[in-house]
Parts: sequence; C-alpha cells; structure tokens
Amino acid sequence: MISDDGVVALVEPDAEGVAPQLRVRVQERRLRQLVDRVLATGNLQAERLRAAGVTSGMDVTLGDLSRLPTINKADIWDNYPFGLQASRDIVCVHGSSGTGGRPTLIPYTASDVEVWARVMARALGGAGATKASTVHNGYGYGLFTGGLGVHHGGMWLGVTVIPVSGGMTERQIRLIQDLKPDILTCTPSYAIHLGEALKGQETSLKAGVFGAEPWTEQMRAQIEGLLGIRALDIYGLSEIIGPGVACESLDSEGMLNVAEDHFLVEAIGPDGDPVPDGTPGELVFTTLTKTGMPLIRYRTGDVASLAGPVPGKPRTLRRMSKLKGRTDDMLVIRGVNVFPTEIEAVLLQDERVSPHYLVVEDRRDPRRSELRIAVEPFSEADPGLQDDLVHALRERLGITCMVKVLRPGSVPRTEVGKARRLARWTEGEPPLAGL
Ligand code: DLL
Repeated sequence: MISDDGVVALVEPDAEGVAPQLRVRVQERRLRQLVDRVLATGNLQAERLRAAGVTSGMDVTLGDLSRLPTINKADIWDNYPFGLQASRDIVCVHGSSGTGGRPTLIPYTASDVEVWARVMARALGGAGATKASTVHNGYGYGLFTGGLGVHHGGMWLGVTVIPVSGGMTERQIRLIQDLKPDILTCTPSYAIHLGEALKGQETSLKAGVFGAEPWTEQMRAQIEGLLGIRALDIYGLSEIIGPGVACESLDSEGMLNVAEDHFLVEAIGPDGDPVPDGTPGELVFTTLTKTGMPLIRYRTGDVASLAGPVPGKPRTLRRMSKLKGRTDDMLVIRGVNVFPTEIEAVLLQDERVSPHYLVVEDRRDPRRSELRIAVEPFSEADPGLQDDLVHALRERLGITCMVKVLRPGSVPRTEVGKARRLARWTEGEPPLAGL
C-alpha cells in the first residue's frame, strides 16, 4: 500500500520500523543465543569460537562482533554436505550449483522457512504488493532459492503467486496478459528479455523485484523504460537464507534495506577491518535467528557499501548499496582494478548499446591480461560506436579495452538461471564467436 506522500506501508512494523536503539537490544540477545546454539554443535564454527576464547553467548556483545572468527564458502564446501548443520529438524534443503560443479547445500528448519517468508514478504510489500496483488514469479524453482523464496514470501503476505519459473517466454507473456499481475519477479536479464519479447505491448505490471545477479543503474533505466515499471533490487544468497537478506523499497532511495533483525551486516576491507559507511567493503553476515545452518560472520565475497536508514522514513533498517561486484570477479588490468559492473555502467550509458554484452578477460598471455568487450547495438551499427566506447571506457576507468560491435542477436541470451556477462579466455577458441 502506498500513501499519498509516497510512503510504502511496512509489512512488519515492529521489525522494520522500530527505533534502532531498541533493535540493537534484540540483535544482541539473538547474537548471544546464536553463539550458544553454535557452541552446542561442536562443529568447525564452535571450535573456532572456543579457540577465540568464547565459551558462552554471554562472552560476546555486539560491539566485539568484529573480533569473532569468520567463516567462508571453502569452509562450507569442506563440510559438505551437512557438517555445519545445527538442528535435526530439517524441512528442506536449498543451495546453488556453484562454480566448478561444487554445490553449496543449505538445510532449513521450519523456523528458517518462516523467517525467509517474512523477509521476502517485506521485500514484496516494499515494492507496493498487497493482498490484492498478483506476483508473476519468473525466478527458477528448485534448489535455487529465487523461485521458492518469492513463493514463500508471497504466500505469507497473502498475494496470489503465479509460479511460472524460468524460460518458455511465450507462455510467460500469455500469462502476463491473461492474469494481469502487478508485480514481476525474475533476474534483471530475464526482465530485459521479457520486455523485448513483449514488443511494446502494454501490461498491468507496476513494479519488479530483480536480483540474483549484478545489475547497474543503467540497466535499471533500461528495464524501467522497456517495461514501464519501477525496477527494484533484491539481494540474498543461499548461505544466509536466499533472496530477502536485503531489498529495495519504493522509498529507500536506491539502496537496499537490510533485514538486520535477522541478518547482521558488516562491511570489511581487505585487511579484515570494518570500513566506514559509504566505503565499499566485503559484506559479512551473521544469521541471528537461523537454526538449520546458522553462520557467524560469513564472508560473502560480495562488495557493497553500507549506510543508515533514509532520515524521516518509516523503515529504520540499515541499508546497503547495489552490489559493486564480487571480490573474485574483480579484474586487474595493467594494475587497474575494475568490477564488471563499472564496465556495464559505461556501456549502457550510451543509448545506442543494448543490455546484451559480454566482458572477456583475455588471459592467454598470463603476463598481460587484456579486456575484450562484445556489445550489441539496438539497431544498425553506427560506424563511430566502437571508437566512442573505447574512448568512454578509457576516460571513466583509465584502461584501454578492445571493443567489438557485433550484430544484434550475437550475444547469447539467458532464459533460465543467471546471466553470464563475464568470461575468462585462457586458451583455444574465444568464448564468443567474432571476438
Ligand atoms: O541468488 C539468491 C537470490 C535469488 C537473490 C533471487 C535475489 C533474487 P545464490 O544462488 O546463492 O542466491 O547466489 C548468491 O548471487 O552472493 C551475489 O554474488 C549474487 N547476487 C544475489 N543477488 C544479487 C543482486 C541467490 N541483487 C550470489 N545484485 C550472491 C548482485 C547478486 N548480485
């Protein structure tokens, strides 16, 4: 529900809207309970806590969180499949297929699913969804948390969820025309794909909640133009719960409200120390209320900056910026550090360039990485486009890239799953013909 002054109703006012000093008390109590739960497992995290001198939840305060040991994806893999499980009452398992075919599996208790449904309901409510809404859910259903995360949240809020999952675009368009949803949920790249397939036909859609892969303000402008909706960002990861860890609302001024009553957030620098608000750092989450596989100080590898709530607005949660990238996706080109999202921002700033592009880190000569970027123009290639993009990239990022303007339709589209916009070329044929 949106009032005349643009305020979007809170789904859980006691959680989203309490005074921050009251929330801190809840967080500290939950942190201590979490530490006790983890210590009781005797698992890797418990051993690390004991090694750090923590033998009871009463030994910790929120203030010394940054002194507690961290845990990362390699630790989860080393304890595959369920070595970090902390409860016998598991009701489902989700995860991600991950890189190199190593899945990350996360067991959930009924209480975890309840938390997930609530934070996802907040995300949908923040986009303007009410009980009267219909949500067209184009995230994949399965092990991936996108489809079922939105589904649980939508049902908790009381909307009508259409569980379309990914792919079969013609059928999706038919359902959008016939069932008249007001909210669209899918990856940002699939939103573009749907928008293009709609070919300018009007729809009932008002807002979309897009995430699971990096996307920039420039991509947002393209989606909003193509679909005639407000495009909001949603962030999450299986290890922490899935989508809903943080989400934009119509009134959060471009940043994402972190569900910090359940997921305590820190941003740290390369030395592991906290960075000040406004400075990009690696996000570290502590799952305050999780019981299936609780994690203390999980290093996500995702880079964003943090900020306080929007002054004067009902949501009092801390916010995070759109993701800048992942620590392992950062490209180092002749000493200059670049995230692929910075490249996207430059490319899509040019109105001739469509959102279908591929950044290729050419590492065939390991002593000298080169960046090759395949782009597609919206219409007939403009002979000056290639030089203009090389110039804009050099001006804004300080690096010279090889830009190749390909025919529209040359860069593969992603209908199911996450778009791959970064490829590494170490030997043999190029990852994309024509590069
Ligand atoms: O992608 C959960 C999700 C589903 C989020 C649907 C939003 C919407 P995983 O498959 O475990 O979980 O992948 C998590 O995806 O660590 C980020 O690197 C990336 N990611 C997720 N959301 C965003 C976003 C889901 N909004 C990994 N922007 C995370 C950029 C994102 N990257």
